[in-house]
Amino acid sequence: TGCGSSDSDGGSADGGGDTIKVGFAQTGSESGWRSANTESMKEAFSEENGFELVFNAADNDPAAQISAVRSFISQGVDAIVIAPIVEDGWDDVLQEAADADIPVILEDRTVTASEDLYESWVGLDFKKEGVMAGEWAAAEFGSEPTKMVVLEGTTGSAPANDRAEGFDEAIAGSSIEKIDSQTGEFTRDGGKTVMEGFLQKYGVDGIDLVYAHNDDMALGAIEAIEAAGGVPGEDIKIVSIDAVKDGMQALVDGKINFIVECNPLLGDLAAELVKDVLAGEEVEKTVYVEDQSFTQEQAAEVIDSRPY
Ligand code: GZL
Repeated sequence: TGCGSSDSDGGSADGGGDTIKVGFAQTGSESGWRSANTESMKEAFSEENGFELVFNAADNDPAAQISAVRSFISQGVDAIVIAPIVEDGWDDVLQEAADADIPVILEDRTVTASEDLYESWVGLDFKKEGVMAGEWAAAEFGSEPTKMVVLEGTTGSAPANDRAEGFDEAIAGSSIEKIDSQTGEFTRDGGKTVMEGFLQKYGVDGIDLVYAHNDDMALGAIEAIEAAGGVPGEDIKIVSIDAVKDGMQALVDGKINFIVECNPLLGDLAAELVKDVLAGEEVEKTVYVEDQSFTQEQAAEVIDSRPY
């Protein structure tokens, strides 16, 4: 799989010590999380670290992302890194990369294609994030009848699927009723628009809880709730995932009630995996990065020291 001999630091595929050419197919720039992830990847795949990075952001368009990977293959890059927008549709282009002897590493999101078609995936346990958010909600509302609306992530994406599954499992048997659920595409505008629709349908008094699959959509929901005369964090409680700076500030301000972190700083691990694979070393198929969670008090303690 393209791993010729190479010097000790896993130099280049041909062992000539020159740079490793990597094609990185990013989802786009839909959220604050994504910006932090892109920055982390660009820092890790830098020239001084021995890389030449070919970067593509697919503007959340799965077809554009697949054609970006095809162009990396035709450029003959040494390795390809992908943050797949959606889980499905990857079998063919991953097979083409394998046929071209170009190893693929997945970062952040996963695919349903056979794991034989990629060397490794580094990211977060999205289902666990959903469970952590659901466990907080079940404890927060106890036996009080609770009407919840959900702002879903990008339809078909691993985080949207797994965060929904984990949360639903955690609230099973609780008094929380999901009255509506719709995708806001992980964007602030998307979350605001969908929340405006929910508020028109149910009114501020008809909703007790918002579960947002990411902070950007929660921040959009806050705008919609305030525009409707409601008090976010009080009239309507909000639980969210990511823990990006703006989300943590809203948590400190009491407009969000609980946030589960989703660590975007995956660049160093992804770069290490690329070097190990090209050096012919065995790598783990799955590399999980730990997440944590924050109450309002905990957020106030850490917000000034966090890197994103
Ligand atoms: C999760 C990542 C998600 C973030 C969103 O690892 O894929 O995509 O939770 C981002 O903010 O858009």
